[in-house]
Amino acid sequence: MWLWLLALLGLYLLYRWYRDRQILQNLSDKYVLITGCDSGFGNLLARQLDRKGLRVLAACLTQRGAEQLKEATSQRLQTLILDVTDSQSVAAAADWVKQQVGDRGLWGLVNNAGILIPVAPYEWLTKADYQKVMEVNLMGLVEVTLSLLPLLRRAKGRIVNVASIMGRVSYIGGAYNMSKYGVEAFSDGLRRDPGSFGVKVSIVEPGFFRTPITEFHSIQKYMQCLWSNLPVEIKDTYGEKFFNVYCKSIQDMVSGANPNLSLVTDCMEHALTAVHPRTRYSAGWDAKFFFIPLSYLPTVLADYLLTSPLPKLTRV
Ligand SMILES: *[C@@H]1O[C@H](CO)[C@@H](O)[C@H](O)[C@H]1NC(C)=O
Ligand SMILES: *[C@@H]1O[C@H](CO)[C@@H](O)[C@H](O)[C@H]1NC(C)=O
Ligand SMILES: CC(=O)N[C@H]1CO[C@H](CO)[C@@H](O)[C@@H]1O
Repeated sequence: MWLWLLALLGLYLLYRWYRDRQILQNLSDKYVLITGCDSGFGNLLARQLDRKGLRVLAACLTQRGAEQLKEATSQRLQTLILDVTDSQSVAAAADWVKQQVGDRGLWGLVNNAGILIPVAPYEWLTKADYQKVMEVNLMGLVEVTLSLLPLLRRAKGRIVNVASIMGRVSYIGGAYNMSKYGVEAFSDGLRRDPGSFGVKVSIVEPGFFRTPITEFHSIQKYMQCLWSNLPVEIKDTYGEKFFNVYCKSIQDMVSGANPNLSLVTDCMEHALTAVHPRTRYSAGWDAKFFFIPLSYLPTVLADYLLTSPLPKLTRV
């Protein structure tokens, strides 16, 4: 009995391995637009796909980021400046992409641009703080996708959306988690939408990786500034000790972040170049063995596991 089960599992894994290994030919006539190429995953992916011979259209937020990337890559790679929160910038980018790709259409769109800060207990933040993160991580992604969908449809292409393990389980305040939950919902909905006509949608869920958005000094600087400007009642309710323990737990979390970003960009590359892309990719051991399993646990257990390392509010 067990032997049969093992054999079945073995066969399934073999089948999956074989399926995963089938890579498309003719990558060199495929255009891929990546957002957020100034640094982090986007920057690495742009270089990686450029080396593979794809035609990379790398969208950067800053001129400086674009220039540096251009210097480090081939003549094939082209950069553009894109602020995903600015509708005019998105429309201009879509026009430019249309001119570049012509009748071939756009093969790939990687929605990678994202921000993390503010990280703080929910009560410390204002509506504007939540809006800022939502504008970049969710509404920006939606607008870029909608503007490029006709070109993607023409190529029967691929959309790769970067969510996060924090799109599966939410803890420690801030709008980041909410925005990534939204990315998951948008991606699943779009994949099932009859209007997407053969455009394949993949979601990448990275664990904690060492990128500029998880850099502790900038998070700490932000949190200190936030703390010192909080209303006195809130400061009294939480207390300095809470603040310190909270900062420490964030520091511990980001200091354990994985420096090997290729674990994530390899998933993105697979989603763009495999014959059978997966709908979800999890990248990093923490994602695979902690956060994703955690998201299937009963809520009481997940709550316990996620809140026990955090400082408890003992005052009030
Ligand atoms: C690759 O593209 C060329 C022209 O673009 C075409 O002639 C050839 O058949 C393609 N090969 C494959 C395997 O699709
Ligand atoms: C990073 O991950 C890739 C797999 O994507 C692996 O091939 C490589 O050896 C890793 N690099 C380091 C320094 O661990
Ligand atoms: C703002 C923010 O990112 N909040 C939290 C979302 O959840 C993760 C863990 O899943 C926390 O590390 C984040 O701080």
